[in-house]
Amino acid sequence: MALERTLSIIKPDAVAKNVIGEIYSRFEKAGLKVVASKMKHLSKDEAEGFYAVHRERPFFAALVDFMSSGPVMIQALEGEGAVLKHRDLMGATNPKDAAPGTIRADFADSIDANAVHGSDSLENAAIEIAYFFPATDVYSR
Ligand code: IDP
Repeated sequence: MALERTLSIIKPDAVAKNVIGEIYSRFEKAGLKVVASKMKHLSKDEAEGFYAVHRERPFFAALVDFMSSGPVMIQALEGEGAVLKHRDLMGATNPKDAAPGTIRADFADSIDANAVHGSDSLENAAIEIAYFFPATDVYSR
């Protein structure tokens, strides 16, 4: 497996539930290192730009409203096979389908308020990390 980086966001619902530390702990136990991190209240423009690939989807406006409804915690994670490892920790998009023990099974309320975001490919991970972090703010270790 190759050393990879992926972009993770703890969404407004999970930040409001005060489970940032619990989620970080799951990353660390799985061998993922936090190599960049910041809390941010996204503007609608920033949320729209981040989710631009979903612009034509029926849920786009609701997604943008939700993602800009409160502060989020944004981090780049690094580790062996980080993209897939992180997606496995997250669980399925709809928490009803998420496997027991995954972040979404434990903390998500609905498909809209589903606790976390994670890059779905290595290519998108590079784009998404660069969207939030200049290269000088990512600390490989
Ligand atoms: P992912 O977050 O598991 O990668 P995507 O398909 O990339 O899922 O969708 C991005 C986000 O858009 C999801 O996390 C979810 O919050 C929202 N979303 C996706 N599909 C639906 C839907 O059918 N209804 C409402 N919201 C959705």
